[in-house]
This record gives sequence, C-alpha cells and structure tokens, in this order.
Amino acid sequence: MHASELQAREHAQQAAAVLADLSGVAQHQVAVVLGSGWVPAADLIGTTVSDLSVTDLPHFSPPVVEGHAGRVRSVDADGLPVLVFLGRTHLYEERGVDAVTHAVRTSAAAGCHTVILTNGCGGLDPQWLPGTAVLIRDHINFTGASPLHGAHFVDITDLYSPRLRALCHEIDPNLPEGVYVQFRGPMFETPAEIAMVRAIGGSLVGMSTAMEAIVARSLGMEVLGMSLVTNLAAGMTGEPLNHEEVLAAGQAAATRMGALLAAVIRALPDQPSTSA
Ligand code: 8IG
Repeated sequence: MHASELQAREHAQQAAAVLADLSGVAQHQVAVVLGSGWVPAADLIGTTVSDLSVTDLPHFSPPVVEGHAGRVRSVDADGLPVLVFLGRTHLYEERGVDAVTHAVRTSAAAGCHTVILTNGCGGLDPQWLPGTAVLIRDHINFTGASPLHGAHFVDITDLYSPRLRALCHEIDPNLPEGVYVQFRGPMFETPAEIAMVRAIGGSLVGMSTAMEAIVARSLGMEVLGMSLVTNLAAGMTGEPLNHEEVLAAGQAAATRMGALLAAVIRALPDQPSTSA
C-alpha cells in the first residue's frame, strides 16, 4: 500500500479510537455527512448521545464555512448508532485530499458500513426550485484531483448504491435523480461552464461529495448521495449566486430533509451490499 494511503488509514484509526473514548460508543453503523443546507436537519435524525467538536478528534481541521458547524455527533436512531458530521472540509480550503476525506475514513474505522453524503448544490433542471432534494445517481469528478493514493484500482461503476436509491424511492416516489459534477471551487461556475456541464450529462454542480464517495467505496462502504438544490446554476435566473441564499434554502427545507433522512436511516439494510 502507498505510504500516503497507509498514513490516511492510520490517522482514521486514531480518530476512531478517540471518538469511541469520548463518545462512549464503541462502534457506529451508519455515517451521515451534513453539507450546506442540511445542518439544520441534524436534530431530526435521532437522539443525540454525544456531541463533540471535530477538533476534539485527531487530524480534523476546524471548519471555515458559515453554516458548517464542525461538530460530530453520536446519534441513536431507534437503536441504530449513527455518526453524524455537521459540516465538512472542502478541496478549496487547500488542506489536501486527506483532510477532505478524513471524516469518511474515520467513519469506516469506527465501524460504519454505510455512509449518507449530503450537500447543497446548484441545479441545472429548471423544474428543481430551491429546496428540491435530488438523489445522486452518478458523479463526474471535475476537480482533477483523486482522493486515493498509489496504484489502487477501485471499481466505481455502481458508486451510488442502486438498492439504497430504490429504498429512497419507496419512501418518496417523487425524488428525482441527478448527475453531480464536483468542481474545486470556491467560485461558482460561469454560464459557459454550466453549458459544458449540461453537454457532458451533469445536472447538479457543487464542491464536495465525489472525493468522499470514492474513498467510502474504496473502503468497502455502501454510499447514498443526496443533494439539496439551493440555487439554480449560474446564468439560469439572471440573479447573482450567493451563500446566504444557500443557508436560507437549507433553513426552509430543514424539516423536510430531516424527515427524509430519518426515514431513510431507519429503512437501511443491516448489512452492506456484497457488491459494495
Ligand atoms: I450551495 O451553484 C452551492 N454549491 N459549484 N455551484 C457550485 N457549488 C455550489 C453551488 C453552485 N451552489
């Protein structure tokens, strides 16, 4: 194994050990990463058993983005131990790919077999008004970065679990699906870039998730990705994009997103898919 991969896994083991110690929960089953617009939904997932700053755990960075709380909770969802990260580290923070994927690696080391990755993003479908939840069917990594180290060939054909997406459709038959294109950021796109995204088959644009999903799969986890469209993509409305509308859309959607997450978590299979 590449030395950098080994080090990333060791750092995750260390964080998971401190997490078990400080939270009093030896093992978790499911991890949830709450991105922009999803943090207000955190309280609806279950009963908080422990609430730590991510900086209480080794190798986590303090958060920089408003609306990203930088906390990690152990939540009891009707008996299921769920690890919930309120906020994440992004590529544009320039802390490197290992900082971006440390939460997912720590989740795997803590015992999680499934991870739910959420984000706030721009939407290309004019029918997706701000506040629309969209399942991620697939992604395009447009960052030029990889979160894996060395000659580590991972099959990501079915990265966003078909069976977990089917389960979501049972809960809400109207949930649309989209292809998420991860950009490095921190700037939003130009209208020409959004035209390119449309041409290459993308329907959601954001600055997260793909790196974490790849690492989760490389560690054998089953991945569910959910986007909250908080704005129409650049050039689609005639209005400028700003972070405040993202936070406002999240606040407005919190109850719906929380209920959706709570229902999905309670319906998850006990075991990861063997193909994951
Ligand atoms: I929230 O329109 C949010 N995050 N790249 N583009 C990109 N990221 C985003 C956007 C968006 N909205």
